[in-house]
Amino acid sequence: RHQILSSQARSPLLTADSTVFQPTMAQRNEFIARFEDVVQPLYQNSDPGLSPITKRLREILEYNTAGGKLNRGCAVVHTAQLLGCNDTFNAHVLGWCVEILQGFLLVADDIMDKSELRRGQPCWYKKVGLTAINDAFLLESTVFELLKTHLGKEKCYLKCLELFLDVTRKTEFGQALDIDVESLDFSAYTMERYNSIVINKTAYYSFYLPVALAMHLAGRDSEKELKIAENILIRIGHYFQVQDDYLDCYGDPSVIGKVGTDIQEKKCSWLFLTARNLVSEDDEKILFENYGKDDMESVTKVKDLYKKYEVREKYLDFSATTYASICEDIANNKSGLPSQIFQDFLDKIHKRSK
Ligand code: DMA
Ligand code: MG
Ligand code: MG
Ligand code: MG
Repeated sequence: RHQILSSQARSPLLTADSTVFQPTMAQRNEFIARFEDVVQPLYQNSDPGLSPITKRLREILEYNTAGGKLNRGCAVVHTAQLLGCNDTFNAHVLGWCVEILQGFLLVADDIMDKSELRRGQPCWYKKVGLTAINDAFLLESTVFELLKTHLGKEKCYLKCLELFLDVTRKTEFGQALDIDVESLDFSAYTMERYNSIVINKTAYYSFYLPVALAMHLAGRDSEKELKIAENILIRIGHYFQVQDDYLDCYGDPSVIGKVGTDIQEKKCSWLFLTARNLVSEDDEKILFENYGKDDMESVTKVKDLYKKYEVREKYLDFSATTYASICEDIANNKSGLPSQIFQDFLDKIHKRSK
């Protein structure tokens, strides 16, 4: 895992012109069309005393699953299909469970990161205040309720349940590392720490989870195959979070639907680490004095240093090298799983602007 950043392998055949896979409009539309059937049982309360909350639950669910790319959810369905699984409905259930888990994580993440905007609309806590905390819990338990309702009698139920529990815990640990910044000296910001943060907070739930769920549903889930999938998907997830760090600073808010806060929040971000490793002694002073301050003047000073040390160009180099190297891993995968599962997922995110 920690070799992620040192791999310099190149695959000239795969660097240029790979056609970019997108979930087709039809796949996306079908995924969205199944939402109602998937969540319907949630609104049939056996306890009439809880009925006032039913309306709120619907609102919470709809607000916090809307407007996203749905890549994770669609990937469950797509992978299940590639593995020859016929249980299309439950593939959609699992896909929506991942999207709802993501909703839960984002509601909490936006509170912790003091963000304003998510998917082009105000963050949920900006609308409802800190009662959003309990709404996040409701979204989390909804995942497990839907899992039990729809898949409770399936052979793969226990495996899917344990996977959701395990991956959620990993994400929470990753988030804990990510937000542990107040008391930290910048000397604690290392690439090793970065790798632990992003693998745990992002890679597992965003990449390994969707594919592993599809593998369980399809019954193609030997330990060996799961491990090979995990290794590749964790690399893709790591790359995805480096992109997210890049977009936090250089993304267009009207495209990414959010406004970055990594500099103000003193995040152990890929851009910061890259700059820190390049700056002169004098510039390091400026960087350390201004990083983690919530005022525009300080943010601008940090961004000026990023520019001076060509951090953006370093990112573009990293992106090209990493893409080629992961392509090579995928081509060499001896799992017996179709390489397309991984290649499609990777191509969906490579060079993304949102
Ligand atoms: C997101 O990290 C991680 C989780 C578990 C939601 P982030 O705060 O960089 O994400 P974003 O940029 O979307 O707020
Ligand atoms: Mg955030
Ligand atoms: Mg965060
Ligand atoms: Mg981010």
